[in-house]
Amino acid sequence: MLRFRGLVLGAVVIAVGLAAWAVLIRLEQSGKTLRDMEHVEWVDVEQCLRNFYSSDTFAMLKKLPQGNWLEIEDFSSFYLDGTKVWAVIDCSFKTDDGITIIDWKTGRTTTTDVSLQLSCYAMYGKEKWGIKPENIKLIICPGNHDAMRIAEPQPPLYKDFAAAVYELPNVTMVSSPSYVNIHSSDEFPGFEVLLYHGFSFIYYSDAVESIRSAGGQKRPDLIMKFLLQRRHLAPTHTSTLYLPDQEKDNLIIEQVPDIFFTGHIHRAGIYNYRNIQTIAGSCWVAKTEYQEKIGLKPMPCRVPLINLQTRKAKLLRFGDESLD
Ligand SMILES: [Mn+2]
Repeated sequence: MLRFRGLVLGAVVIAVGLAAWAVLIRLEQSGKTLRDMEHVEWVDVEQCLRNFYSSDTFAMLKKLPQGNWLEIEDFSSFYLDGTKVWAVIDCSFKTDDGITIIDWKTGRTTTTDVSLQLSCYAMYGKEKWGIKPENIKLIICPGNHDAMRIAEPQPPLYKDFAAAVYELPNVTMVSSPSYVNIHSSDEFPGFEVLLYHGFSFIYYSDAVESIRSAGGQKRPDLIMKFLLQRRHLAPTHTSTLYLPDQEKDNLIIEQVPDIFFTGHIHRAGIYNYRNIQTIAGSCWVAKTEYQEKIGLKPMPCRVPLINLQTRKAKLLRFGDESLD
């Protein structure tokens, strides 16, 4: 079989093995096997290899010290509630902040639901290498569907309703809006993240002609830009329900953030306005009756992911198209 086990032979041979594997997968996906090699277009195989060798992934793998390699295509297993589950990981290696598992999806766009596969990898990583989900920090900011005061600023979730979540060691509860500083150190001031659920957004999507005519609620980027320009999360009275405070207007954008993270309108996207990353953070429900009525197509089950070193952003998709 055309497969290399290159762990002892060095990273370059491993990469050749991976490329060959990638070709095999590509062949499998096209319904062809190596037995009917004559039906396989060599041009496909060649293109597949070229894509792999010119990819960022290959460049990164080449640089990786051999000691960081973990398993490649080992037939291994983990237990889930007493049931043995077999797993074959395409490629895995250690990084500074944990472990990376690569699953090759070669040749074509995957539209099927991969959340089960990702969950299995997470469980495998937990059991095999002791990767703790608790190491992932969660910051939870409330919205208008939470069982609490709707008027803004909304306080953190009530302890009596969310006791179990408060017990999690990796959770930080904040208000909406709030400023959260992440990744600061002695040498670095960190990133300022402005979190706001986005209850005022609907008003501006309807009332501001330039936003409405450009798509209204479909354009969270324009709504966020509009609010940043006015340095206020709800500059028009009645655009949101708020608790007047004599001392301070809590909805003022006092500080220009590095990241402005919002939700509410169930669209997902990562945009940029004058070096501020503006993010609409999706949702976990399918189309609602209200959205059907107003003709809004939601974008559920997306998770925005930002590499804070490069500020490169990705939108991971966990649901299939039928949910949109
Ligand atoms: Mn909402």
